[in-house]
Amino acid sequence: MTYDTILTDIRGSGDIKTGVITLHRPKAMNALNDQLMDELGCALMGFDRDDSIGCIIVTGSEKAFAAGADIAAMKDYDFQKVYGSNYISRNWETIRTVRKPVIAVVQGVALGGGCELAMMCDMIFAADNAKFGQPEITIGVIAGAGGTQRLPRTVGKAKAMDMLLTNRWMDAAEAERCGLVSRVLPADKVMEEALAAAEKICSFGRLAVMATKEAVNATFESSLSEGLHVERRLFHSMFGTADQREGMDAFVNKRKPMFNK
Ligand code: DAK
Repeated sequence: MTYDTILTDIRGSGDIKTGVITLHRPKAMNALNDQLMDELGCALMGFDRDDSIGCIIVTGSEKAFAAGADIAAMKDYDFQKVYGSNYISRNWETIRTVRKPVIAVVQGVALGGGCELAMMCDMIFAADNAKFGQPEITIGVIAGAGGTQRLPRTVGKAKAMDMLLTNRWMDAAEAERCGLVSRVLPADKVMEEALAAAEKICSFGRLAVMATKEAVNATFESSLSEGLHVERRLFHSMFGTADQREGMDAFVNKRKPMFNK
């Protein structure tokens, strides 16, 4: 499969590897247009189906993860076009259906739809030059790809309101302090660290990895008691897997486990 707006690569030293997707519209700071979102969705689904891939990384350039939805493309859209074509929902949410973990590696700006795309990933590793913002208000719209929902759940209402209403940007250090990103690293180290984390994920049992992601995500979609119920059922189901027997036997017998990948 060849793409025009993304690059794909497979990295890692073990049997199970990491699929890396790099957003690549350098002249437009990786602004997210329909073609890019279609290609991203296609690459994500390809890696998700591929049994030799255990984890996926989505990244951009040193200057921009993504500067948001493509404003030049959107400027002439009207209600009929966006509602009729199911704009955003049609191809931006493919990432939500991916069952393997997805790590966003953010260098430079993650603005508007770029910040929203990063938040759709399972965790964000940020370079120390990363900046997060939701500037949609400055162009007469609102965040439309989950920003008004995921940002307050992640950073709290006060900071989310501040970012969404005043176009205040957050730097990497603040983003880490308030839980938007999981790790901050020097720009020249962030991809290395993400690949090492991905390799660690690839070394664990595939079913336990996918069930962990499903259980954590359940908390965003439900009440606490519903989330706990999902977690408990998934935990119970682990006792039907060979990896549970292998993992616990290996621990008791002080040997390295051999998981199904
Ligand atoms: N779209 C299109 N082109 C963009 C772009 C964008 N979002 N961001 C940057 N570019 C282009 C610039 O136009 C410029 O192109 P040329 O003039 O060279 O042809 C090139 O990238 C380099 O940008 P700058 O010259 O501006 O570079 P600087 O370093 O000076 O500034 C910047 C970088 C990222 C601070 C600046 O470019 C900027 O402010 N960009 C816009 C950021 C922004 O406002 N992002 C939010 C986009 S709105 C919806 C759902 C979702 C959304 C909307 C509706 N519905 C359900 C209806 C989401 C909306 C958004 O994400």
